[in-house]
Amino acid sequence: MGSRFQNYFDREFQIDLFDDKTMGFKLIKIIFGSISGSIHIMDSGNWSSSIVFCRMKSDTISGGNFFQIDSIIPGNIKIFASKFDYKTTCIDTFLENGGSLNLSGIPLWPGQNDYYTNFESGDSEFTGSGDWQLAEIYSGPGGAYSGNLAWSTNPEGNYTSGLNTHSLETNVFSLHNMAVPALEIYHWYDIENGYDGANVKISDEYGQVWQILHPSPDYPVENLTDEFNNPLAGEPVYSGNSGGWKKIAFNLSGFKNWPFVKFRFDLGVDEQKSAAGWYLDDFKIFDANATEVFDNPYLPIDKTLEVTVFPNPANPTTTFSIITNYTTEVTIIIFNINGQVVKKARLSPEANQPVKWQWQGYNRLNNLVASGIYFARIESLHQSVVRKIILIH
Ligand SMILES: [Ca+2]
Ligand SMILES: [Ca+2]
Repeated sequence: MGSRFQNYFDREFQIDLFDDKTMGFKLIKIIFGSISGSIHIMDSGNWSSSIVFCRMKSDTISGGNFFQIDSIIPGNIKIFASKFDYKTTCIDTFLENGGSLNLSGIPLWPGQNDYYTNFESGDSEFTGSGDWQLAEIYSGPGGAYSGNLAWSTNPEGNYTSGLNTHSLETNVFSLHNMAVPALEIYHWYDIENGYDGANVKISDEYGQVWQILHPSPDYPVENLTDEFNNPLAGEPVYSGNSGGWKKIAFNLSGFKNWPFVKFRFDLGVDEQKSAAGWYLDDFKIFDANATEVFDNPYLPIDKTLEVTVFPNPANPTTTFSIITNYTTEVTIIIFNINGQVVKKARLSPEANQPVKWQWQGYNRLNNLVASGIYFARIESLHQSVVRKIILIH
């Protein structure tokens, strides 16, 4: 999309039709291009060990704040920048045939983009009360989901009865700046059907207010009975038998503005009868939005956020055209290559109705900004995209 893309095909089209002399030229060879640039870390300035990648190629920034990736097939291209503890940034751009792009100051915002543990190297700072233990698994499912180790409520046999809650609490995570934070875990359970139950809760970093997280699909039991005084009576729970190791996923979008969160896995037990218990392995927190471009099936997203910026280069005025298939507030943040915010705007598009916003090259103080490269981050409730803008005046 965009004029540069169209120009590219127009040029080919004319050669095909009209120019006999350039038959050789008709076979326009793909000439690999290159992309270089630098990273701007939005909070600390420490760009080392940032990784930039596109089309299966990558470069790691270590010695100086500079990357270069060569031998890239031209065309529409997505460039990803990532760093541990930072949210992956994706830049949509276009690489001319044989061209080279320079992207200085690709922004990286802090945020725990991804966290994954299979518990093979330890407890991952999870702490269990009651029967919870990290151990090699021989009973219950007969083995861990991955490797040898998993958390379970009594790896030796059935969980202990007696009006108690066995709680496993995680360490603290930041979901900040993830577009669609999600939690995923594998579990296996055999819990006294209809009388005992298990669920997942989230709280802020202090663990003072816990609220129940709903998986997708939801818990099989909506409302645990209070007949035998189960401490989780009235709560939605897993109960009965999982029928094998199963992956469960939770959309955490509602919590991404909390500075930090932690999770708790509660097994509520009434006064009699027990079963093999609850087993957990392969805990993962990730940005479902950032991973969807890798055809990741974890959380299918049917939300779209399409942004075109035209003209680009801007001289100095350019128009953002934004369309979503849902109703939400959309924020546009324009910043310079040093990561400083230049201009912000807030729009309220209706579903499937394009909304336009014009940037005339002025900053918040109404001063015309310098010619050069700018980035625009367009954020909706579900997604965010980054566009590069070249301003010329
Ligand atoms: Ca494991
Ligand atoms: Ca029981």
